[in-house]
Amino acid sequence: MIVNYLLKIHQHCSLFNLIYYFEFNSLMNKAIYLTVCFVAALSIMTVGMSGNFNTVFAQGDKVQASIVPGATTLTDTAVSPNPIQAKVGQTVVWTNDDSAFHTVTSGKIGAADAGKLFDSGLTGPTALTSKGKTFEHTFDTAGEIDYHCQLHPAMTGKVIVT
Ligand SMILES: [Cu+2]
Repeated sequence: MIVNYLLKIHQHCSLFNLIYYFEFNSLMNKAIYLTVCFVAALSIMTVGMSGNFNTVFAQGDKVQASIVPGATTLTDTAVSPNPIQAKVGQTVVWTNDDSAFHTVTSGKIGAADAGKLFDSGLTGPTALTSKGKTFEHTFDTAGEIDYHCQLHPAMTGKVIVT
């Protein structure tokens, strides 16, 4: 990537170099040319690097989702946000912000593959038995994944992985 930027800067500067060489040839203009080149190089690198850092941070950050208070009586608004947007490789964290026990179970309710990709479960350490409990899953492939709650089949949601 850095090689690409240097190439871009080089091409940019060569163009300016030609213009400045033929039209002005004083020391003052050379100084202006060098300043312009330096500022251009600096700004291109700054934009490039911040873009790169943003990508790295976005993929490292976990995506937060909340099972909202009163989710038991809700349908597609039981989890916020819905749908959940994630990048490939990102981890989604569901936090039970409700007082009731819920599950986060992949697939449509009753489907043959329900719970195959992920399932917080009805027992065990990942079960969302009470308020404040969290369950997380890392999405390794792009796609749209439905999920539901085993205890309240009306509670449904979707994760869109891009
Ligand atoms: Cu539930």
